[in-house]
Amino acid sequence: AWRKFSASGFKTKEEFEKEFVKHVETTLARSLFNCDELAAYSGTALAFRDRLVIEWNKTQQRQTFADQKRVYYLSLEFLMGRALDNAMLNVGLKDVAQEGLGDLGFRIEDVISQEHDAALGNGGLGRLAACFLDSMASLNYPAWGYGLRYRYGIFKQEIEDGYQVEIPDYWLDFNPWEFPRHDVTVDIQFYGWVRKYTDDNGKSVSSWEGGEIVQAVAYDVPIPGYRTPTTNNLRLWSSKAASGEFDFSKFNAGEYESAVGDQQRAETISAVLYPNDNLDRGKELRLKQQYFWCAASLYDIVRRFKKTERAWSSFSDQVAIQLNDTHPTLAIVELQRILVDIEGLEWEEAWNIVTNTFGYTNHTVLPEALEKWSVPLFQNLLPRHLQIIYDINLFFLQSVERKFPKDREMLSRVSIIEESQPQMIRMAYLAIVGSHKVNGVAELHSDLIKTTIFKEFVKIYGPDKFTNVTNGITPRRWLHQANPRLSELIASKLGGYDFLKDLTLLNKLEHFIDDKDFKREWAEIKYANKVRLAQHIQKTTSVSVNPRALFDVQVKRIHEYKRQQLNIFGVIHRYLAIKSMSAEERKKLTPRVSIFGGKAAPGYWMAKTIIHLINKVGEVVNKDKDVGDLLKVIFLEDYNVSKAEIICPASDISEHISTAGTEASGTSNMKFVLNGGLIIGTCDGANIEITRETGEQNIFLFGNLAEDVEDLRHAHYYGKHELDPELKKVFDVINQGMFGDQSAFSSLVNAIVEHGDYYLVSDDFRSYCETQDLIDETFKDQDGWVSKCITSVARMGFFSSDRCIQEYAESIWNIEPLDVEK
Ligand code: 26Q
Repeated sequence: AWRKFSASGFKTKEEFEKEFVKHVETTLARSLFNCDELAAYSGTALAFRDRLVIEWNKTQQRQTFADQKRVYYLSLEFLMGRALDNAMLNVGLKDVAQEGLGDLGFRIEDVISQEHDAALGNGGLGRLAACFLDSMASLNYPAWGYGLRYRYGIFKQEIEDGYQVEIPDYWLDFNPWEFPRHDVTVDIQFYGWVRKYTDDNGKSVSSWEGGEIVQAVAYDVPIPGYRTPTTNNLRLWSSKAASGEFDFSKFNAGEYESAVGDQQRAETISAVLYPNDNLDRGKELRLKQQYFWCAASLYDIVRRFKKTERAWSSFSDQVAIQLNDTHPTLAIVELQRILVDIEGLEWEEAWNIVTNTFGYTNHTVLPEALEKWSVPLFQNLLPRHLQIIYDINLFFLQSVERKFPKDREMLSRVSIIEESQPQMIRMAYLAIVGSHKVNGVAELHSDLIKTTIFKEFVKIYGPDKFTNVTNGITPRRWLHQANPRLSELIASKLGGYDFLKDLTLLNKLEHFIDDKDFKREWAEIKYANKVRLAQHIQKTTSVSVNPRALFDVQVKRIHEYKRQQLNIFGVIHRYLAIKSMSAEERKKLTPRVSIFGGKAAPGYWMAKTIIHLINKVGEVVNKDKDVGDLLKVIFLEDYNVSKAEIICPASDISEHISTAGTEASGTSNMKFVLNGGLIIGTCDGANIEITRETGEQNIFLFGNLAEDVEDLRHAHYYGKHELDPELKKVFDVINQGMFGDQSAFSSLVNAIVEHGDYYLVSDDFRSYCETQDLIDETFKDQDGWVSKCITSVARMGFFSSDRCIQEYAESIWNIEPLDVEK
């Protein structure tokens, strides 16, 4: 029914073919006779783009006309992946395109896989933003995303001699999904000084003057909702030299090179995504990126509000802004500056507007990931903003003093300015003080921030300012698109695809838990997905793996807290066990393929060492004839969104084994279970809620609890620290050189043996290995295993990002969907 909205564009395969040919011959200026797969991708993308654009324009008109409150999602990362398949499914014309491309001699999968991933993000936080955009459009919320248009996304990873090598990801050569808006520009100021003066009315005014100007240019990306006409906008800012700023006199004076140099310096701001995940590195260019993007977005939002000619007091009835972590916290300061310095509002009135507008989502409790900026650096780049932060802090501390007059220590504990050498600005504190709601991303995490890093703020503001919104994932990409056969099987049982819009409908699958044919088909689909991954492994690593073996997958950014080292030590333990087994014992063993993937931040030495060890273990194990199919160890290069779409449907077990209390939520755990895989995991992040929903008998939990971590660490440092004996044997063979030069791995081993084992690898090792053994046993009963998988999928409805967005809309943004019938 929704298609009646789509007034124009192709509907039949013949019409699609006509559009395709038109684009190949005219837009791309190519002959059909030399149309390769890449050209076919381009032609198809352009044909679908045309369709999106029409609905996109109409959506923007409809939203302007409706004049409702909108939400703006500010994120430095949008890890979108590919757009074509998603566009085809959302507008409901994938089958039409498939037939049309078939007529022209192309397989649709080959065409789709020509697209370069849009990889403007590091990992979980960036992918969450992408899932949110999909849900906001699918639910018809008037919502915009704002981000940076990096020329280079997250680097491409290659493995050479077992080491990670980083290759730049230049992705903009042909990007049909973005629309430059050369008429939408904002001049952004940096450096300079503050002039204070008294105006004609005797009012004291601060004005930010001097410095340099860089221009922000908008690039818009259409975000189509699933089976709805709503097509929202993602606006990405690109930096360039402001005309007039990088002055042409230089060119005339023959200073050509230095003039070009100035231009390049301006373009550097949006050149590259910082590749750190869960680590704060205080580089000036990163702060420049943050301000550039916040200032451009705020200018745009305020400009749109001003067109409505409303009073400032209604700003927060029209505008909600969500901060994806602290990276956009400067938006709070910038809005206060606009209202006070430029629009002339009183401080109090402005501050009320600001705090009612913003919400802040925290994604971490790791101290090394909490953003801080040095005051001297900040003072130089953004002098007026520093003053405003000082004032925000002063008024805040005065209110704290009134509330807790006897507690002097309190003031230094909660001050936005840390009194260190040099002084530092605590961005999370600023974000809390400047927002009306603060949320964590899973229940445990939201509890932890209230009782640890932000506990003083709970005393000050009361508990209601702090809330939880458990993360979710979009079932369109992560079920329907990644696993079309499973989606089809589910649809055949549920009588259609409504579950893709209301994922709780999956619970009806439990009626079919004894349906023999259904279970057989379910198992066949899993097997086919494993065959597909096995082919990918063969092609990329030249290792043959048996798709009948248990596929054990851990794919995510490499980080000590995520504990890929625990996994690989467990693999070595298993290898040693196999080597010492009799032929009889070996026959009883469940064959296993251990699959790893993920990028290490380029400066994170320990993470790179973990990658190296995995690869070296793989080299030894995979060529050991004695072991054969019983164990294979694979490191998949360049894990990204499009590879995740192949990997997630192909797991039997996936690993989510962070030290309890360190992984805020995790979202790949949800993707794997939704695709009919089970989990081995710690009681951390969303694993806990997944357990509650799917049932304890359907998940393999192990390890110490978050509440015991502090005591264990204390004992490591001050008590006696005894290494797990089985882990010791693993370290022994590493030190004997079983996997090559042992000195390459000494830092990894010593972190545990000598430096306090901060991530509790040794403490959890035994229970991890025992749980893996239990998995082996459980997997032998294939029928029971499939039942667990089906039951789990049936109970995953809660983890849709649609549910998550509805919670944000109701409890934080106070916005309503826009009726598309009108
Ligand atoms: C900060 C300052 C300077 C440079 C980089 C950064 C930076 C960049 C990225 C800090 C953190 C990140 C990314 C964090 C992240 O991805 N967190 C993950 O968010 C997911 C979505 O909520 C959760 O599921 C994960 O548990 C959490 O680790």
